[in-house]
Amino acid sequence: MRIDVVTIFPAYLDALRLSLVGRAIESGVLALGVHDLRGWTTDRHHTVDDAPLGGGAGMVMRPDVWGRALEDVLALGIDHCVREGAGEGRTVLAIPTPSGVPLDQRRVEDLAAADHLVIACGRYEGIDARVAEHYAGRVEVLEYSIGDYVLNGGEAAALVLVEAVARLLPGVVGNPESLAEESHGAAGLLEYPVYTRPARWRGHDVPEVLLSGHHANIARWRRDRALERTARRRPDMVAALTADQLEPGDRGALARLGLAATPAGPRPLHVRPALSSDAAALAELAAETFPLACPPNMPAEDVAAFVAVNLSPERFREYLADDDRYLVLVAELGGILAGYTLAVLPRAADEPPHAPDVAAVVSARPVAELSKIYVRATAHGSGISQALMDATLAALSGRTVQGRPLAAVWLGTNARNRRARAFYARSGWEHAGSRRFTVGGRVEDDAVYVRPLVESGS
Ligand code: 6GU
Repeated sequence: MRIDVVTIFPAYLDALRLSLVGRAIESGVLALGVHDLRGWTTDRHHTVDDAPLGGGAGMVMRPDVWGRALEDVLALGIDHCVREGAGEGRTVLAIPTPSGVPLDQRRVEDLAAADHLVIACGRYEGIDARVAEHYAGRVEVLEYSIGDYVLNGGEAAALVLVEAVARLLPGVVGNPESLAEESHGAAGLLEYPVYTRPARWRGHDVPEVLLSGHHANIARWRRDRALERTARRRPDMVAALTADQLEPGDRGALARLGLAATPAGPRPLHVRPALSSDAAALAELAAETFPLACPPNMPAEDVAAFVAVNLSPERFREYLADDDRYLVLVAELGGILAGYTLAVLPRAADEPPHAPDVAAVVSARPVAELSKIYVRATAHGSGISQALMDATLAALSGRTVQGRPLAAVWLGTNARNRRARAFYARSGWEHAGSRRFTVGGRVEDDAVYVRPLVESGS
């Protein structure tokens, strides 16, 4: 590749002879020319600018000087392409300006594939607009900005572009793997934090997992840190993540960051206690989600009858009014209810759980029942269930019955609901046995799961 920079301060670009870019030049993968724009002036004072037409502050760079400079410099690219056997070659005229398109890694990757890059550094108020317009008919023209702030001229932005492009040229970065994992790579995430020896420095320890030698745990830890960092520092990047960029385990990590992986990308998820004003929306959500958790061959009338009796707005109002007995949490996504949980607390501390197999497994009391954890079908797989369950368990950990903290939670889920069972098993619930019950005259089997609660806030 050949890069030519045209500037009124050629010495500004001396830094490019150092380090990595310097080595790329020495090794021959990059040819770099730096040219003084004043070489193409024709007057005694080597004037490159003039007053803005239409009035206003500052000075504008003259198109005639730039035109002569660019004719000569573009010709250098043609010679280069012929020598390299690149045929016509691909030429890009890059013009740094705070009013340009933002330079990002995708654009840098694209520019690194060009044969000839010419960077025209403006000073003052910029270059007469006809220069970009004229050359756009002959080569690719890119007016780019390196960020939302103003520099006095394009030279620093030219340094930035040359360094970003040069490190992508073949053989310049020693270990190409470091290109694959870095921030702004294909992962769409910022890079995880890195550490080296000593393992303890000024009282700060390196995270233990990194010393464990357990590669899968290290990879998960790094991925979680990358997601966390990106969510905090670049919410725009997290929101733009697509389903194919998410790995197994990412949905749980996003949920812990308060984000649900929706088809449109990760979105803020708000989990909160339900209010009496949520009753109607809860009933509507329950009517939609309850049938999905029922056994496939259960008669629709039985399902409908259950919903009408147990999941009506009136019933939800009763649940919400009795907060010694019921805990209802809702998950809101973009202002819409996406899921809810309903937990039932015992009235008395020594009340036995309403499933015999639970009593056999946990002897401690009191025990609560996680009666429902329902998420809208369109949000399945988004991590909302995980977020709701975490919040419910956290809320129950803080609850007491007759002054005694809850010792455990149990739940029953239809034995044939594989999706639900896999979810509970994955999130730390222990299979404790089964429970038989009758719905509309049919005998159904529930798988029963238990989770001990650790006392919080002590
Ligand atoms: Cl590319 N040029 C100038 N002059 N100022 C800038 C810039 C470029 N990017 C941000 N500010």
